[in-house]
Amino acid sequence: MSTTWADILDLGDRAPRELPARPPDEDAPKRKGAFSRLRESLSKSRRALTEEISSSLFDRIDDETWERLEEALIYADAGASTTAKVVEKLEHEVDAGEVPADGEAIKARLVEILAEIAATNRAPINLSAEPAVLLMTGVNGTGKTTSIGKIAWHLQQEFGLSVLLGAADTYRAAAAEQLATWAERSGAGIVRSNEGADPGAVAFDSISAARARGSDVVIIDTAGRLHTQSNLMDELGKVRRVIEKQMPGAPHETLISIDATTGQNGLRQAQAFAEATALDGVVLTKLDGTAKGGITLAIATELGIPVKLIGVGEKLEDLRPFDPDDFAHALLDES
Ligand SMILES: Nc1nc2c(ncn2[C@@H]2O[C@H](COP(=O)(O)OP(=O)(O)OP(=O)(O)O)[C@@H](O)[C@H]2O)c(=O)[nH]1
Ligand SMILES: [Mg+2]
Repeated sequence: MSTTWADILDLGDRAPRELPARPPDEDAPKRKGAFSRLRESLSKSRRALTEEISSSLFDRIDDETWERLEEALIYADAGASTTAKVVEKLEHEVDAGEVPADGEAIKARLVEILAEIAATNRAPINLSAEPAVLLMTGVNGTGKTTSIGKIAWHLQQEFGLSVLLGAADTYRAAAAEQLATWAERSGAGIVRSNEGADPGAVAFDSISAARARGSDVVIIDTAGRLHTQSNLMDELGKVRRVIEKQMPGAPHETLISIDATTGQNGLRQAQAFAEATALDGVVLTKLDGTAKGGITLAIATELGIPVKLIGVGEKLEDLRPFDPDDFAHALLDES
């Protein structure tokens, strides 16, 4: 069974609510199999990998076999150290006779190994506090605001939770507008201020408002920033401290969005973010349309922070809980 939203969210002991009738939304989740949608979105990555890694690759096993496997994984942006780890493990198991020297069996074991790696440090999104505070960070244009909108939609519409969005990206007026559109669409509330306002103050006000209204979840959007912009990284630290002061223990979940199309570069940016601020999970966006799907594995091993959600398109249903098994199969299964 694929990981569902209910699996990925830790809602503590909140009782499920009587759900309101869903408003008609032309974009609302279409009942297309989650796996086939994932498979479709990973088609470029899969094509790149399976051109090299077909079962016939393992028909005759010699040094070239392992070299080709290595090349394919590197090409898919799995990263040098992750690739070495995967290939060493598989090679060792085949040499030791733990895996039958048969193309299908070896490939099936490869899928398992990739799934094990992708599952490193798995943890749910912690929304157990009242209110739960989720902070979204990341580089410009990686998909922070869109992902917040989609998360809010699921929480409101599927779980009947009341969500309040905090527009702490005060750099552009358009940023608050974009978030307001998502608030309207998902049925969430919004706290916003003027362009140029102090982002920390917006975060502070959002939590106050959530307490006053009895909201379940507060999601705070932040401006995109590069890890090299030290003033902006300091500002992120300040937003965090304001949140901690306003509600000890918060933020309960800090996510970073990473654009999969940027591959190893996105990973390095996230590593720099992780040095500057605590991170609990990754939202890996834009996995559709990239051949760099292997970055998911590099994030798991090299960043050590679990991928919790993946973006496979621009529609509402295209942000989904990350499932390591489904991911590995979608990446390698040809049929
Ligand atoms: N194809 C695809 N597009 C996505 C995905 N996630 C986000 N996008 C698109 O990426 C673009 C940027 O998304 P935003 O949510 O505005 O990114 P942001 O990180 O908030 O950007 P800034 O606030 O400018 O830093 C938008 O056009 C989104 O529709 C995804 O999973 N797949
Ligand atoms: Mg944004």
